[in-house]
Amino acid sequence: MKYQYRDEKTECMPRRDLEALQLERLRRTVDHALRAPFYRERLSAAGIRDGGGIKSLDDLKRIPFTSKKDLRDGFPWGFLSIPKEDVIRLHTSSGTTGIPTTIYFSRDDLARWTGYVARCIYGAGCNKSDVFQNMITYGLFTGGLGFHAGAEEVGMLVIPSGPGNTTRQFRLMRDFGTTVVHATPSFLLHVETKMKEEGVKRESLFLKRAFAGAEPYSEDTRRRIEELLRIDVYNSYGLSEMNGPGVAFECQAKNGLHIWEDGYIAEIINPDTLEPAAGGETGELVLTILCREASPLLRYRTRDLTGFYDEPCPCGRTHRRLRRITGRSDDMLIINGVNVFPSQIEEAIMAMKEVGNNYLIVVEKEGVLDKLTVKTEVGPDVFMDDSRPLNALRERIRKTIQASITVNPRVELHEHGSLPVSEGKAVRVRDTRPKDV
Ligand code: DLL
Repeated sequence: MKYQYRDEKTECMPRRDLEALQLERLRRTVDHALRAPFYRERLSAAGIRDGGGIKSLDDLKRIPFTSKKDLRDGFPWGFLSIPKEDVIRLHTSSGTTGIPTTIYFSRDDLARWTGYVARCIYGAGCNKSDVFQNMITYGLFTGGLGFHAGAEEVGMLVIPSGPGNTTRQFRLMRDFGTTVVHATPSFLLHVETKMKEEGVKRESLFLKRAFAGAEPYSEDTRRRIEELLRIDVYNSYGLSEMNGPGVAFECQAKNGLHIWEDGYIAEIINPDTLEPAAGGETGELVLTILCREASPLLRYRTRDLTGFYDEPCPCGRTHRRLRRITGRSDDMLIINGVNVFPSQIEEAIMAMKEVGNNYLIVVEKEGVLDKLTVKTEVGPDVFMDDSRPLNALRERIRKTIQASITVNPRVELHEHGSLPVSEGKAVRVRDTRPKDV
C-alpha cells in the first residue's frame, strides 16, 4: 500500500530528533505555563522556575500531574497564560453538569490544531477531491469546528451538516456526492438502521470512508459499521482539554492510533500507584500539550485507559501508536462487588450477528443487591413475534455476557431501531442506584 503523509518529514522523523523537538517544546510550554496563575503556584512549589530548568524529557517526572478538578478549580481564567485580548476562541468540555472545563486558543493555537486535524485526515487517505459531510455536533463541542477546519485545510468540499435528521443527511450525501463522513460510531450505526428504514440504496451513495470517535467502541463495532455501510472506518481520538480531535488517529494500516508526538507528550501510568505502566501494559493516559500557548496543560490525567503498541507501524510513521481506548477509569461499574467496564459488554454482544445496532446498560438497586439489565436491539432479520428463537437468542446473549464479566445479567430484546439514540455521544449506561454521599 502507498501510504499518504501530509508532512512526511515530521511524521516519519527519527525518534531521536522527535524527542529533541519535544524537549525544546516542553521547555517553551513550561515558560508559558509559568504565566498562568495556577501553574505559577504549582510549578514553583515543585522547584521549577523556568523552562530551562527542564534538562531532559526525564525531568517531566518533576512536574506534578494536573487533574480535571484542578481545571475546574481554576475556572475561568486560572490556566490562561496569554493576555485575554489575544484569545480568539474558547471551547468547553462536554460535561453536562457542574463547572465546564474551558480551553482558550490564540490565533496560532487554532492554526496548529487545524494542522494536526488535517494531518489525520490526509493520513487516512483523503485529499482535496473528497466531499466531507461533518455529521457531528458543532458549537462548544470541539468535534464539529475542529474537523471542519482540518477538512478545509486539506481542501475537501465541506458540508457542515451537524448530526441528526438522517433524511436530510441522505439527501446531502446523494446531492453532493459525499465520500467521507465524520460522526460518533453510535450515530453511524443509527445511520445504517435509518438507511434500511428509509429504503436508501447503498449504491445511490458514494461513501468511501468514515472517521469515528469521541466515544469508545469495540473492534467488532468498527467491523460491523464497515461491513454494513461498506466503508473504511478510522478511529479518531481526542479530548477538549487537548484541543479536541486531532490528538491521535489511525493511518491506512488501521492498527492503533498514532499520537502526534511533536504536539503531545504521552505517558501511560498505573492509576493507583501513579507510576509508569510497564511495557505495553494498559493504564491511564497522561498528556502534556506542546502545541498550545493560551492554555498550557502539563501532565494532564485524561482518565482514558489504553496502552502503547511497541512494534513499528508499516506506514513508516515514528509517532507511537495507542491501542483502542476501551473506556475511562471513572466509567467502571461495580456491580455486587465485581468490576465491569461497559466496553466488555459491548465487545461481548457486538460480535453477535443477531444483535442490532444499539444497546443500553441499566444498573438498579433491587433490595440490597445490584441488578444489571442489558437492553439490546435485535437485527432487522429477527422477528419479534416468534418467541421460541427469541428466547434462545436472549439466553445466548445472557450466557455470552456472563462468561465475559461473571455477572449474570437480565437481557431484554428490543425491536430494531427502537432504543433511544442521542445526537452527540451515546448514553450507554443508566445507573439509577442511590449514590453514596
Ligand atoms: O470527544 C473530542 C473529539 C471529537 C474526539 C471528535 C474525536 C472526534 P470531549 O468531549 O472532551 O472531546 O471528550 C473526550 O471522549 O477523554 C475519551 O474518554 C472519549 N473519546 C474521544 N475519542 C475517543 C475514541 C472529544 N476514539 C473524551 N475512543 C475522551 C474512545 C474516546 N474514547
